[in-house]
Amino acid sequence: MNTDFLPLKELPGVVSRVVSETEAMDIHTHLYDPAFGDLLLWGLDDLLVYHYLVAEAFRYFDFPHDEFFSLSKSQQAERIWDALFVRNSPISEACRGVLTTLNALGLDPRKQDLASLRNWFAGQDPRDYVGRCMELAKVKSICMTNSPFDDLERPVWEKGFERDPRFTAALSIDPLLREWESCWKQLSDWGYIDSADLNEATFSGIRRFLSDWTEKMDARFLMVSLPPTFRYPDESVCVRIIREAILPHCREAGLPFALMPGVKRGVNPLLRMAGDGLAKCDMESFERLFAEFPQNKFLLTALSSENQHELCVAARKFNNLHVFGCWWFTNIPSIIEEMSRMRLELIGMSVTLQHSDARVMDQVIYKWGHSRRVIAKVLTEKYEDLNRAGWGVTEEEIRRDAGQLMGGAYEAFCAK
Ligand code: RAT
Ligand code: ZN
Repeated sequence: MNTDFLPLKELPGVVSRVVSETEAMDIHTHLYDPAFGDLLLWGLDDLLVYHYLVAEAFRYFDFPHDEFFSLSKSQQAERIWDALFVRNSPISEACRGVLTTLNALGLDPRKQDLASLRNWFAGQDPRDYVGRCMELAKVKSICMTNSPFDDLERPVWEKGFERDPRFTAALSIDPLLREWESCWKQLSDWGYIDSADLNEATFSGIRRFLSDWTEKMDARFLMVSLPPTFRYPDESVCVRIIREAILPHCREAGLPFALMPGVKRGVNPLLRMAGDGLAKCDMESFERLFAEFPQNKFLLTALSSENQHELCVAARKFNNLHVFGCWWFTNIPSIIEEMSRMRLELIGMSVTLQHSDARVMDQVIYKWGHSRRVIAKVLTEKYEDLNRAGWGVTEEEIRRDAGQLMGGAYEAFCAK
């Protein structure tokens, strides 16, 4: 290990090598432990029918939405390929992602047609393939998004399975907080509560439900995505359940509550899963939550780029808040660069710069590859500034920092 201070001119090379070698913890994805079978998506057609690409393809399609959704998965993939890769240059981040991924796997879509690429994927064994993707992405652990309300996923948990140690769980509770009118019935069918009335018996039933599922999943945190209209304090059902059930449960279990505000579900329902939009959230509401519950730990990523500055400032005030990732619409190089720079400048190393949000296994390759390039660029600039201030850095220190920014700081926060 070289412990000498690095000269200015060597910083770019060393930083980009270290950042590309550092194994990341991917703390928010929609991937599954291979034991979930078909729920773990991977391969060419799933890469192409990714909802980010569906939304983009409709910019060019001139046929009705329903017609597209009535096609088979491989037919949809072909339409998307034609619109986004053949008729137009695939410059968008999601298009480029497909190409980075294929390229890293040694495939050439300029030379091979979709049928022959599909053949290559058909020859892969899913379990080995997961390892290959994680190795190429340099990801050491993948946190899933797990919902007890999901009818496909729940039976797998209930039956039990041997866990793949690379996959950790996060207990996702959106329906509990956002669809109480229908969700309470389910909790009642499962024997946790007797009525929809929000009284002490109901809150205690919800806490029992959360504690059973936290244990079953060995969940690392609880999580919810919230609309931009979320306000705290408030007497809404959502806020009352958070205050009386979620937060007490998280305190008791010593787990963070991950908040993902800013998503407007179904802005264009015709686009189905691709139809969600965003708006700026009310950060002051979250500040009040952090202030009122200093014994709770919160993870937060905001969907609107307009919230990022105030979020960093909030993190300076509340050490029960850990900021993470460039979520969904902010996961594009221009915004990752701005957000990473802002975070380093305002909260230093106490942040998790990125998560992948991958829904298709192969996507970890490009999501991490693309982000690492941006992170290395920003970090290099920061070490150059330190160097000019007379503070040389060693390769070992850069390695320590990269580890912290890609999972170490999150682990330390959770362990606090
Ligand atoms: O990034 C995505 O794939 C989105 O569809 C959402 O899943 C979002 O990340 C979420 O967590 O709700
Ligand atoms: Zn997500």
